[in-house]
Amino acid sequence: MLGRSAFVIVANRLPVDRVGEDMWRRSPGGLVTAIAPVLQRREGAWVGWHGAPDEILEPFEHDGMQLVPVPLSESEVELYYEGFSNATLWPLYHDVVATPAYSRVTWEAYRTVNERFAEAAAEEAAENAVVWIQDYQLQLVPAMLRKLRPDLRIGFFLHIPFPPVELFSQLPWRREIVEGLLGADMVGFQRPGGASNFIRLCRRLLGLQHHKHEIHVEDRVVRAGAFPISVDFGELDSLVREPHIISRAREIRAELGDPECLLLGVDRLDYTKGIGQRLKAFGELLSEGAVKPGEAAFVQIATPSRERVEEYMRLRDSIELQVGRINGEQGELGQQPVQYMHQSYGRDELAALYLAADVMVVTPLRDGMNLVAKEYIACRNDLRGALVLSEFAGAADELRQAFMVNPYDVDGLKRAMLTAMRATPHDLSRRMRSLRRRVSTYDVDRWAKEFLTSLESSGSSGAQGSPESQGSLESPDSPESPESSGAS
Ligand code: GDG
Repeated sequence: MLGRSAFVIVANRLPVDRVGEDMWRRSPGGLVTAIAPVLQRREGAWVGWHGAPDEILEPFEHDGMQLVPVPLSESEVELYYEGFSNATLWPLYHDVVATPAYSRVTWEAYRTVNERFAEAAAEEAAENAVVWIQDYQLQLVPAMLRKLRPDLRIGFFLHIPFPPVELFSQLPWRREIVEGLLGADMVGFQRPGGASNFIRLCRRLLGLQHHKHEIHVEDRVVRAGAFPISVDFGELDSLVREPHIISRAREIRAELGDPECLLLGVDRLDYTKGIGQRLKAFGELLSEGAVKPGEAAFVQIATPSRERVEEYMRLRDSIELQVGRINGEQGELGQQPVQYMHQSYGRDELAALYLAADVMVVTPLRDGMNLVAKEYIACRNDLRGALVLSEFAGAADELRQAFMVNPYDVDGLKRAMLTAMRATPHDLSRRMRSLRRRVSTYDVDRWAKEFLTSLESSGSSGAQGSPESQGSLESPDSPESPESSGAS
């Protein structure tokens, strides 16, 4: 029997958090904000895990969305989610900045769970429905779903980088993953370099022919393209105009002793985010006397993340040691140069922090996009504030007016931080105006629309989708790509 939804999202997590017995609240975050209205308009359903292990829940409705919970056991959370997704794929796809673990046991769990997601989506989708699968946890779902339901139009979007062939080839199950993705009609990436890495891989690993961004797979054509994700610019822009946010921003500065310059970092506590590198740079600026302790304060929000994965436990220890050292050596009684918070904050507090910060420091060693950089820009309608941005973040392709850095180069990072701290208001407003133009025109709503328009026109020859989003594909034959070299 066919399902009833004409549009289905499949993601590791449902877009809700439980706030009490059978009470749910929409999760914060751009993806949910972008996709929820599409779901509501199209009588759509969202298939995903509800967040509690060993619990089977019936489908339910929330906020005009049909939610279909997929159960996971405690051991599947450990093997499929913490194991294969976050201890194998995550480091492998982020330039192996940590060593990936290759385990046949976690791979088996990944396959089993992907099969379960595919079955749930197959059951929910109406005839000829559009199904949009999200992210690295579900890369086998496209092919599994196509086998069950060849009538569907299937899209896949990868939120993290897609690595170059030379790194991807480490994966013992590389063929299965590529074949899994090729079950989609369209595979979307954050950057053109990710799409060309994928196309090159299809040719090298499976011997498939391609023409520009179209890959020929037996009697089908699979398209690969870049669709850089963005934020809800309008929502953030109006939020920071509210008086309570403006006064909270002032209060934050006062609580920090009204430093001349407030630097800010906001990240999940993840080893890809380059938190240690930026702290090292700031610590050296202090110890060398380039920055005086009362002159600048650094606030680092490090949201707890993947706390049961070993690499993340080690990272937490090392960051906390580093913060302790800087504060111990450079601080004074009642005045600590680094304020480190291992906590999660509400949306309003985050917006007030963005508004309060003079310099936003975003220094990932590798990042699919980095929404924090775009959120900061959306919050600065006062045209003040400087963005220090790693060239290894996907966002670097678009945010050319940021103070660009290579986070591995500590001296370069120190120079960029100082330049950003000392920039003139004229320079800052010129840069911010141009950054805001980009983020306001290419917001998250446009991202979702361009992906879906392109997906819906795929399959039929001659229909090429959005020229803007796909025209920027790097040549898959060029020796380097931004995803591999970072030179964007
Ligand atoms: C993956 C890719 C890609 C953070 N702390 C708090 C909080 N946040 C919010 C931020 C932002 C989001 O979390 C983080 O998004 P990022 O893009 O920076 O990074 P990942 O979590 O690694 O996301 C990334 C993204 O997917 C989307 O495709 O850009 O490259 O790795 O929105 O604001 N939000 C709240 N409290 C916090 O303490 N409310």
